[in-house]
Amino acid sequence: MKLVSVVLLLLAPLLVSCQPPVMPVDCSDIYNNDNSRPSGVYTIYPKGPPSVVQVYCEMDGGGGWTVFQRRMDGTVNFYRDWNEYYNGFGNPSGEYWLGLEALMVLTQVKKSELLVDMEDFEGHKASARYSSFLVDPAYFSYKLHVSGFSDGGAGDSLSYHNGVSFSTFDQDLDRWNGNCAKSHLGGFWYRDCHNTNPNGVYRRGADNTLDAVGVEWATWKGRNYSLKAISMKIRPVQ
Ligand SMILES: [Ca+2]
Repeated sequence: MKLVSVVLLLLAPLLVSCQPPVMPVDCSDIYNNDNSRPSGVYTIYPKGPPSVVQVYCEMDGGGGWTVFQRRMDGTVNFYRDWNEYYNGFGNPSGEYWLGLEALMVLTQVKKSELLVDMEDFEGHKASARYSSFLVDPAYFSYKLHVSGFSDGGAGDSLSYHNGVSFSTFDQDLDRWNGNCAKSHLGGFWYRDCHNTNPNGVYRRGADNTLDAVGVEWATWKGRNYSLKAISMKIRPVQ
């Protein structure tokens, strides 16, 4: 009897590890359960059963990245109001925004790092990484806390946005007396106003007919170069 108990006890972790996670909180749960899974759209549950949401999981480059923002072809309009940035919009297999509430929960539940991958229209790629990424609850207007930059060739355009609330054209919480979201045609953690505008208008490369309204990362391609692709993704810090 005692021996049987010991054997069962020893086998238990093996039995558990063979099961897929019933309700993964994020992409790292899926990856840690089976690191041979390909990148693609998966279902996660940031807040448990009622919060089912579809996301794109990046399983390359170390794997387990939960993508919360992605631009790649200009098929989705990102000039949207507060309610849409709160709930999320777009298509997880293409361009989308996960939603502020789900993003906030993910960063609150697990201490997270951030990776921003980008590509220009000439085929060059670059990235920026931040060892700490946290979004405050709605009560604090989803204020951004980002730090610990390390360069993957793109430079640091995001630290400037540390400590500010999220803004949309109908909810101006930026640090400018004008309305950054209206002036730069996106929704973001605008300050006065931005060094990066990942949710701006999808244009094709260099274009300054309107100032800094494109999908920009200033420290890499300047304020008037709209990127071909950009994606923002988080992963729990080990
Ligand atoms: Ca303002």
